[in-house]
Amino acid sequence: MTANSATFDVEAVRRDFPILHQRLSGDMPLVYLDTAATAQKPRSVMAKVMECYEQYNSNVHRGIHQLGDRMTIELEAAREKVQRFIGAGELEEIVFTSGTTMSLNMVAHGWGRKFLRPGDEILLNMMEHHANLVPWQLAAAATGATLKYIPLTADGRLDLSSLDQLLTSKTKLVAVTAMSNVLGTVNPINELARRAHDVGALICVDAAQSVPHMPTNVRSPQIDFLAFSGHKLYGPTGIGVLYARRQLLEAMDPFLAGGHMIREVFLDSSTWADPPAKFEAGTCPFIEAVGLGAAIDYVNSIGLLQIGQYEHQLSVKAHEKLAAVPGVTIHGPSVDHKGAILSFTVDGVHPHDLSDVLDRRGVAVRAGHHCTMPLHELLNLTATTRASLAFYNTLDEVDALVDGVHAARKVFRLK
Ligand code: 7TS
Repeated sequence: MTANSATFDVEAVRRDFPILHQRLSGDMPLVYLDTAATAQKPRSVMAKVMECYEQYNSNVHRGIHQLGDRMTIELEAAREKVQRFIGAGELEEIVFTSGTTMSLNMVAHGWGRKFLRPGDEILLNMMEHHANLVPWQLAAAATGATLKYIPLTADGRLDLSSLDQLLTSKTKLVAVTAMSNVLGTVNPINELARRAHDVGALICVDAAQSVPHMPTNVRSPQIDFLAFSGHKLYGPTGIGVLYARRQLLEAMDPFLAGGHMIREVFLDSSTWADPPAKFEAGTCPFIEAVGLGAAIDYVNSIGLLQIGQYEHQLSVKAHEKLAAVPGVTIHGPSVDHKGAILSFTVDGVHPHDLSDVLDRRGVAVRAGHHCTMPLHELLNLTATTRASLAFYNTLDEVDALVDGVHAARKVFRLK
């Protein structure tokens, strides 16, 4: 399948997603444009999860009976799929977590609190999701480290012109999103990794939005920490991944303690198991992890390059048509510097009212600050309306979005 809209068989893809084929109240067909919040799941993922529950559900890593052995094999096969999907060198570098938020907290607490010192600097930027901001605030408060921010250009990209001043031998870590969940901006991770490493700093990449839409390789450039969520990658909720270089996993502290993560427990102290077990305390969401493996198989069967190209076509059309609506401002860079996310405002219509009108037409978008309050402050806005596209969306659905925005302007009697 190629990504040419004539040959990318979006109708075939859509048949894999049962939820998309429904009419909502008012008999409007669902137009799901909220994939950045959570992606819909293909049948193969749901079937795999059902297979686990129906055939071999049993706790993993206990080596006690046949069901447990089968479940453990499935879980570790899913870990291998993740490893290949992000190009990690070693299986032990893949830690299953509950999601991006947990993964980033593990780094901020397990690495940050242990290794940051007063005077050290963490380099953030103004477009980060709260999940890659607030944990660093806590780590800084606990250690005396300082937070610095890369400014943004007027069109919502990282302004790297000040990087020489911001990135110094004091910088211990650069924490950056690979793709903004609001502006859609795709950040120059290669360059940031290189520049961070040049001053001896590490790079922590929030890949929650990028992993479902573009290929990821943690060894080219070398990434130190990378976090993402299964539910945004067409997989189940409650599962996510922390990738970290083995050396870092060995050095950092565990964040959660309990069963499975220990080597030996004494009355007054304990020693830790090797990674990844060291970071997987308690019963890990093993069936969700297997579901994530199935989601990766599904994405691979279509191909991330094809997915990216098709989504770009959708995005180009959405940008062109939406920008032509009177009073519409699309926030963020031009379509070539971003993923298929459009956060926009319409003069005279509150984002929540707009999403309400769209919802009544079956078009599901999101309104609010999207967990990026500092970014919205910078934009001088309290909220935006966000449409986020995926490869199961169609060019007709882009028309439905734009028609809905026109309709909202009519409701509010705008000329
Ligand atoms: N980082 C980014 C860039 C995100 O977009 C999100 C979730 C997270 C981290 C946190 O992921 P979680 O799976 O741990 O919750 N973003 C959104 C969103 O944009 N709307 O709802 C959730």
